[in-house]
Amino acid sequence: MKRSPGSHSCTASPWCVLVCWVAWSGLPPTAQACTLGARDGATLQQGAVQLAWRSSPAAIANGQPFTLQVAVCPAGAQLLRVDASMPEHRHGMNYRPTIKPLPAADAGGPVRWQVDGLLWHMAGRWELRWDVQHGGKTEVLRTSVTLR
Ligand SMILES: [Cu+2]
Repeated sequence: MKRSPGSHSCTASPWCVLVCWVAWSGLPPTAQACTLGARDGATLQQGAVQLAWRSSPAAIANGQPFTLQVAVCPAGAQLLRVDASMPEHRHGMNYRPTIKPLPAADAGGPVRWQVDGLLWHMAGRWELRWDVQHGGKTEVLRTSVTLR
């Protein structure tokens, strides 16, 4: 197939049209933007990245393992790392959590992960930290939870 001048424009190739559509679909007012709802949990924002999390069990207990359900926008963002520490005590957890991707419910919607194997072994302020990669940048999102 011969390429004519100007064939690099988006109208030339169906694949290119699709890529452009996906790239633009994150911007309003086009359909089905990546949104996080109340059922996804507490939301945090850093740069272009939005993250919602909830724990299972909902009330984290001292010395008991727990799981996190994490949902991230925009679509295509990658959860690289999850960790927790007690900044006042300068220590982390004694366990390394594992990150498992969950199947996406719909294209263009939130990306979801389950994080297993967290355990907080003492009462006080814990800082949860997520490293999320998006658009060649890594954003760090943090929140504090006080364990009684
Ligand atoms: Cu401590």
